[in-house]
Amino acid sequence: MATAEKERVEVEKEFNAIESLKDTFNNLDRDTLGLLVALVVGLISILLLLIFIGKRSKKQGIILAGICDAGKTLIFTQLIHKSFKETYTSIKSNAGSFTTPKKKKTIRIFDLPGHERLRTQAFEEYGKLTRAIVFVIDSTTYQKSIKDVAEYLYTMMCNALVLKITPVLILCNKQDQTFAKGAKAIKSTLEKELNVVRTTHSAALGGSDGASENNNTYLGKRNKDFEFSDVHSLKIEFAECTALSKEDVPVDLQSLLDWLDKIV
Ligand SMILES: Nc1nc2c(ncn2[C@@H]2O[C@H](COP(=O)(O)OP(=O)(O)O)[C@@H](O)[C@H]2O)c(=O)[nH]1
Ligand SMILES: [Mg+2]
Repeated sequence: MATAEKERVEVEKEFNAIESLKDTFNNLDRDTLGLLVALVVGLISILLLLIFIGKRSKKQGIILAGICDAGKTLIFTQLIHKSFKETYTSIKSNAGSFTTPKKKKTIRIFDLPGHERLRTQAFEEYGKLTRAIVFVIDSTTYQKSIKDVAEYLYTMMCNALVLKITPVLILCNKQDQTFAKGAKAIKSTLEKELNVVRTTHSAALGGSDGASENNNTYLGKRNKDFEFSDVHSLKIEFAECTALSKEDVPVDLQSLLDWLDKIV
């Protein structure tokens, strides 16, 4: 009997609590309720915006990649100090801040070492902070080292796909030299060599048709010779530049500056 009485009292208490909660809500007028909802929605929006900005600002890096002697470190010093400084090395990565001329956005530039072993390590360090890749080529000697250049570029493009780094600029440097080839000629030579590299990689993965290769990392169209325009997931552009200043030929990095302003 006593237990039944206790239960009744408990139920009554709960009922009263619900009733008083109802009363509180009823007492709140519609305006106050509206204000509360607006406040909560506003707070959530601010939180989402902060998360979005945080993610974007983390990826404000630009990688300068390319084989040794392409001119990466000189381009880096020209951008960061607007002059040549001998103190930068090509043995380890160099990092510096740069503000784009038109949009005035500050970005980080990472000059990766060209040596094969060091560049993989450097990419692992900077890849996640990167929003775009500049691949530098020596326009005078690229034919001699085309295998190396194509192999490195292929790896870079695959890395870019995996990390969802879309803009890739292939920068044909040393245009001041008499025997320098233009971007158009370099592009078609590279396409031929990348076709070979792609076949080798597909075969290595167990099937010359590349069937076993992940669809997301296959560069270009299957059963068709490699063409940059078929790599739709990346925004690949070509440009020419001169990083070294001489009496007769001035530094010309305008195409790089325009591109940087476009992609930031
Ligand atoms: N003529 C000429 N030489 C350049 C140019 N850019 C770089 N160099 C030279 O190429 C060599 C290699 O440059 P560096 O920046 O160290 O190449 P990295 O190995 O890619 O970092 C240096 O002697 C530079 O002075 C250029 O536009 N024109
Ligand atoms: Mg260097």
